[in-house]
Amino acid sequence: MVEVIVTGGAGFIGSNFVHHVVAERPQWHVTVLDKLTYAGNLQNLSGLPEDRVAFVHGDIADADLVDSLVAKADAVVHYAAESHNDNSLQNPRPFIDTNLIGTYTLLEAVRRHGVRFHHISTDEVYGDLELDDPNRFTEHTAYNPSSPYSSTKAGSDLLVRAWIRSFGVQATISNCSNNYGPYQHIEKFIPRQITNVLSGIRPKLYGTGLNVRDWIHTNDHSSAVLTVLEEGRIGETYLIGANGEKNNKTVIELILELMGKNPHDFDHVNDRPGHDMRYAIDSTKLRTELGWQPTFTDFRSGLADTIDWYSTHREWWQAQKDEVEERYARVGQ
Ligand code: NAD
Ligand code: TDX
Repeated sequence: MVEVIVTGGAGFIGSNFVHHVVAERPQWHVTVLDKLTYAGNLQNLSGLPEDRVAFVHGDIADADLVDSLVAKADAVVHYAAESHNDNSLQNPRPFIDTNLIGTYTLLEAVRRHGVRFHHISTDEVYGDLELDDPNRFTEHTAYNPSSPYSSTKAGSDLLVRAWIRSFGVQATISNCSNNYGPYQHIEKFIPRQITNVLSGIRPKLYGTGLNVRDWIHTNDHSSAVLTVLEEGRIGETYLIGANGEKNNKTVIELILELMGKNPHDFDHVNDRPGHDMRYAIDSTKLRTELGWQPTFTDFRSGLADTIDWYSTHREWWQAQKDEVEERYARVGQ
């Protein structure tokens, strides 16, 4: 049996990975370590067999707790983070505590116990591209983060690299583009707009809406992470992306169209300070070296399924809707 700790496994992407591992690796046992912040939800793990998945409620910055769990593990897959750029602009402190101190705490534990570590990160560490730049991000692009969120993720990546080089920690890093799919918190762009329409609120587009994000279905992110965990070369970084570049205005119009509304029925609201213009991933290394391929290549049908999920799971998001919208309204978004 292989014992894997998944930090942040009650969040959007971490819980998807737990479901993926349970389905794909019958011999593995998963321990989820999650603080259950506003973004964590145990319902994301419902339906999983109790003999395959254990849940530990705790903080990745709690050194004693982390040490006791890591001592019994074969691998740690590290998803836990404060993950929302807009929140980091209002209150950066939790991003320092979790993304930097929390990652440091895990690295010290895997160093002590010689445990394999995989660090989940983001394409935002590279800053942004111009709309007409023919280049995309690669593993060699220089770090240039813009927000408190992306700078703490960049810092956590650099800690991992230093622990690999200085202490010989057996680690890999993956930097993925924007994920979409079920169970994403409704503060994020796509679920916010879907749940706005379902609540009779007009979708909200920041600034011009010409900003481009490179969308990947979260199931494809999970299959890529499992590939890197098992096949990736120690010490290496792999970029994960599915050639899904779309500007925000196009995505809002598509959501409205798929929900049977007038595609022009949205509001332009205040732009995000420091708003990155464009992200675009070149995932050639992952595809050629490890043979990974995405399976959700039709964004329109993936988005339609996601709309269907939020429409049929109101009980999952309804209680948080007013508070999320009040928070945005305070900053004119
Ligand atoms: P999320 O906000 O939905 O989930 C984060 C989870 O981490 C929650 O369950 C939360 O309770 C937990 N958590 C937060 N602080 C913790 C702490 N101190 N100790 C233990 N648990 C804690 O985030 P997500 O969108 O699922 O992102 C997961 C990871 O993937 C993050 O590292 C993020 O940077 C990265 N990532 C996200 C995207 C994206 O599009 N959402 C893209 C690339 C990379
Ligand atoms: O209401 C909105 N209107 C809007 O136009 C919201 C919430 C967002 N936006 C824009 C901002 C971005 O250009 O949509 C785009 C996507 O916004 P987010 O969902 O906040 O994602 P982003 O800032 O791109 O970061 C996401 O992808 C990379 C995740 O939240 C990060 O965790 C991940 O690292």
